[in-house]
Amino acid sequence: LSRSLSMTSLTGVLPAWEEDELPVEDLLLFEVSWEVTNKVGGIYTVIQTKAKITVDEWGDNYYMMGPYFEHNFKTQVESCEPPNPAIRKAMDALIHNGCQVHFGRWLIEGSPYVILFDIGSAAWNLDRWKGDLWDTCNIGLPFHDREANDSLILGSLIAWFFKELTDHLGDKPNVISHFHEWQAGPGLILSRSRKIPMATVFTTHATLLGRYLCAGNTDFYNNLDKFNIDKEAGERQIYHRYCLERAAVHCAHVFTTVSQITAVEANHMLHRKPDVVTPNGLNVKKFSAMHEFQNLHSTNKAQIQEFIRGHFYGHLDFNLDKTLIFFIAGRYEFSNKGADIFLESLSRLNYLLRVHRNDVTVVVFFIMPAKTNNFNVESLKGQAVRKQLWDTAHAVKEKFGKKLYDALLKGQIPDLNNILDRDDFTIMKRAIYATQVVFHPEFLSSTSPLLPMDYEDFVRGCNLGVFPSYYEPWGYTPGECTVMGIPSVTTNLSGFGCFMEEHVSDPAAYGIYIVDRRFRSAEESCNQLTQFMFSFCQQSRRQRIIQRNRTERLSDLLDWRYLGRFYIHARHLALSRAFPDKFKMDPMAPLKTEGFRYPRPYSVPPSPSASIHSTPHHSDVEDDDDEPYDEDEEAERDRMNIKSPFVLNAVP
Ligand code: G6P
Ligand code: 1S3
Repeated sequence: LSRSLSMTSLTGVLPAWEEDELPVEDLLLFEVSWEVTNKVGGIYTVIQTKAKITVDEWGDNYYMMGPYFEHNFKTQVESCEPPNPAIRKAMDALIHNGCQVHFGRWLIEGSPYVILFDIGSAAWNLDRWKGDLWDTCNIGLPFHDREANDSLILGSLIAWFFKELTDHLGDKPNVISHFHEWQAGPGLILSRSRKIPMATVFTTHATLLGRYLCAGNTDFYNNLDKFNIDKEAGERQIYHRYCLERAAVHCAHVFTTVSQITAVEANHMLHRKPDVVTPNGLNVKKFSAMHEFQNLHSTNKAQIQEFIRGHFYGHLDFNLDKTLIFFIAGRYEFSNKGADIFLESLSRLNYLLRVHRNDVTVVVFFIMPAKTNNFNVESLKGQAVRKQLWDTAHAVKEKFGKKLYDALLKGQIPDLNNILDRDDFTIMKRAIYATQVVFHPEFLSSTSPLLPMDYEDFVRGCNLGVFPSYYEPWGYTPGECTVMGIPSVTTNLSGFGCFMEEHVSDPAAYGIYIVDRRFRSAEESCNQLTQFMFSFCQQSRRQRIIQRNRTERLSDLLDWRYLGRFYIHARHLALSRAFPDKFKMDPMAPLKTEGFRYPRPYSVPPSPSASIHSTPHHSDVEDDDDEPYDEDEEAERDRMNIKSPFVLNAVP
């Protein structure tokens, strides 16, 4: 029920979905990852943003599992008792044997239950568990690989937990467990080798070999079938990790990857074709009025402009009103994330802007955390924490005030015990918990004295995100831009870029520029990226506003309420394979989304022949005035199928 309800709030453009509902009351779902309550990279974003729709569907039958870290637990988790007695008993079995297991609600949207295993408390079993792994599947772990050893301890605890749990449960409810990435692999391998009765799904977010080979400047995609994978893994001293990854892939009832391009990669690197592609979504928050996100762009941009003023103090010889803000963000993998071709293209852009005497200035931010020798954060801590608490109090006050006002307008005194909801308590608890810890400097945070903005606000204030990645199984950065209505550049080697190419008829018309890094040389890709940026610089303010409206319209396509269906499908398939007598499914039945393409905006003329990209062009040559503009005009025009007065923006 909750699933069909949430689907209705999505736009009518997207295909409906008619897969049989799973009887969740007869099932328990566990999702296992090293990044549950523990931010390392992109998998954390997947798990954290997906929590809400999964809790909406599964309620108290959904549990996440991961490693226990005291600091994370204290700041992000509210300890409580498990609602299910079988879970309590399974935890106690481990606890009585000296291993610490913690239970609580993760303080994120949806407040999912988490079961966290203390690796340190169980480390004394490591040698025995290494022996078990060797006896089971002949994989040996070297003593010096701490990460692999920790993943074995976590996996051994999890397999032990599942054994206890399924013994207590009998044959109902049935258990499904979904494991993410190789670090969660041992739990899956051991559970399957011990024949624990449960349906299993394994998702890889990047293959170990793919990441290593790409980082080494290999022509990866043109040689996928030529690598001697065992040899390559051995030479990079990751053979044991690679074995864990490959064993997990082959043990799972259902294997998934986050994109089509990683599915092809996995088929070659891991020798199993994924059963389902499970693209990464986001928890999209819609504003009631379209202009709200445009206003946010404006206010956040003003804040970035303040920073620019300070940064260029004494040298501010350009007009800030004609300055565009571009950025790249990601882990510091210089060539995998495309920072190399971005820099080269910027120098070419600079040349073009100069020879065309363009009065636009481009300021570019590289948001790539690296080693820093920074200001003394301790001395700034008090101010920063105070500001964070103030912000939280202010946000809750605003919401409280509005509800009170609405009630008074109706002539009612509101029930003060219920005026704050669970999410309000969640953000307040997080703010209090956050004050109890050591404060870590992060490059982008609202508490930074340099540029006091959270990443989200920063993105909103920019004009264009540029992510020309070479290796990017999915890539959240351009997706985050899209849901905030900020245009971005991506590539046809990123999962996101391929997804947009496949599901949107004219991505550039929506402000998603896809650089071809697959079939073109680096030189050609650089030129293409330069052209995208140059034509972006030629747009008027009005054109940029229209383009942002269009970009934002794609956010439904990236919403977990739409993309969550692929996870549901994978679980359903796993159940039908693990328990074929109880769960039936036609393995050939296509998902309703197959072949779907988001239509191009009607207001874009049909032939893009005059242009490299189809951005709207106002009939005036330049239109940088800030006159009031009806933000919904363009959307309405599209709904009514009326041709736009704008023409394509031809690149000279
Ligand atoms: C939003 C605001 C406008 C503002 C514009 C700046 O659309 O609603 O008032 O002029 O942002 O856009 P720009 O593309 O120049 O950053
Ligand atoms: C991986 O994280 P990364 O940045 O190391 O997983 C992410 C989540 O699935 C994905 O978006 C990204 O492309 C992968 O590379």
